[in-house]
Amino acid sequence: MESLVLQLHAIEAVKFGSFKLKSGIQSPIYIDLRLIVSYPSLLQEISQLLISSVSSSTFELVCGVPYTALPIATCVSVSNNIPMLMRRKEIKDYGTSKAIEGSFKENQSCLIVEDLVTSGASVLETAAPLRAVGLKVTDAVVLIDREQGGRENLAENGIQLHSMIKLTEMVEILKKNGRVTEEMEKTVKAFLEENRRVSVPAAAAPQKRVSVKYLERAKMAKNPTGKKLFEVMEAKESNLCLAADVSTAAELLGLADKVGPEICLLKTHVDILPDFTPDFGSQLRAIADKHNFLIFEDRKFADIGNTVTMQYEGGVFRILDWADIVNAHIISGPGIVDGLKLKGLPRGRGLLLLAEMSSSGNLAKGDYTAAAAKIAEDHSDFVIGFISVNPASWQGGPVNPAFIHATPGVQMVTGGDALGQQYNTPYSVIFDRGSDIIIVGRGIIKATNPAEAAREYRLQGWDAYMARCL
Ligand code: 5BU
Repeated sequence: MESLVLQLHAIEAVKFGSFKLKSGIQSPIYIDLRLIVSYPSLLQEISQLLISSVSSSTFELVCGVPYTALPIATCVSVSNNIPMLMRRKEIKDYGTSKAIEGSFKENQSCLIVEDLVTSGASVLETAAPLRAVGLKVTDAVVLIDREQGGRENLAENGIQLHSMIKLTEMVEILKKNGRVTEEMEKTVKAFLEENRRVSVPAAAAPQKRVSVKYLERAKMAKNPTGKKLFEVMEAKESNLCLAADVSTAAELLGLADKVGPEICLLKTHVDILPDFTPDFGSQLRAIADKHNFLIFEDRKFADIGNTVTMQYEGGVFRILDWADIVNAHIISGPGIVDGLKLKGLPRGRGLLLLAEMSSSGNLAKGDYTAAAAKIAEDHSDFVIGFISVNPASWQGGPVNPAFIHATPGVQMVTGGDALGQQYNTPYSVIFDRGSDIIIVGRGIIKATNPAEAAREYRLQGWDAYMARCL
């Protein structure tokens, strides 16, 4: 270890002076391990040292924290024959939009490799997307621990830190070998003493997930349909919504009857049915009553308040008569909610606001999502919740547990379709992203046996919910 520290000092990967760190603190010591790519034998030595601190056989995958640790992780991977993954720092807003590159299976264990830990924020930023795709992250190896709270912050997030050397030990070695003065050693130690705990910046902080049970949340809901939905979910142990995007009304009614026992909600796009007749609504309602599920017409209203009152109540489809729940964009402002509420609330109906969408490159994010949350709070007698993708990551969380989050873009494996749809797994949607309902279309309707597939989705969604509430 002594020779390694001296080599790092010799190549100026360790410097003394006054430096501003990523966390904003002014530090008398600076470590820049990016330089090691120019010293292959040193890089090799560091990666061997890192993997020797944990049993390599325990991990099925390794992932380096970008960018400095990427070459280290590559060396660990190559010399120990452990497949590597890469985390994208910026997720592409086009194409497959993958946060994690490489091939893996859900529940595989992944070791995080990092060069230096201060608060642990960078390790957490890498752990979050790995966990979001269903990987197990329990350990991180790091060359240098700055002893500024990283170990504790990571432990609080279920990650054990294995460090090769602590910053104070490095300074002691350098002092012993005449590379730094006694005064500098004291300055560095005093600095570390004063900055024992650097907090994790908000963006990397653990995400906020509601762990209150659905039945408790039924009591908090102000809208009767919102309340009923939570009750149905509890009674049927189902947080599965079927997106019944089939070609005819006849097919839809047949599917609803088969899959009915597994679902809490059935979602329709009534305007795609060529054989729609005025009695479609009452036929679907009869099946919904038989199997105890609610009906959600995914109409995505988007117009001004006055127009949507007519679109909701009238026309060919008369949605208000048979759909328990509809949804709306907030692009036109809160007037849309007032308009729909005027018709819906006297009938006890509920509304979901589109706060996020599942498709690649969509614009419902940031301030737009926050505006949807605000409008919902202002109309909580009628708004029952949101179409969301990652409610646990919303700014200003935790999310009000009275609201339901329903998430489309769900299949057993992550991926997407050719037209921009993006899929996450039931576990990732319910457990990691803190949503409440998985909306599944083609994952069920294209299966050889839709009822069996629906049962499997229901069980996975429910298990993830139970795990979240522990
Ligand atoms: P899929 O077959 O599981 O991809 O179907 C998803 C359904 O959810 C489909 O009916 C879409 O219209 C609907 N959807 C969506 O995919 N993404 C969104 O953001 C919203 C709705 Br809102």
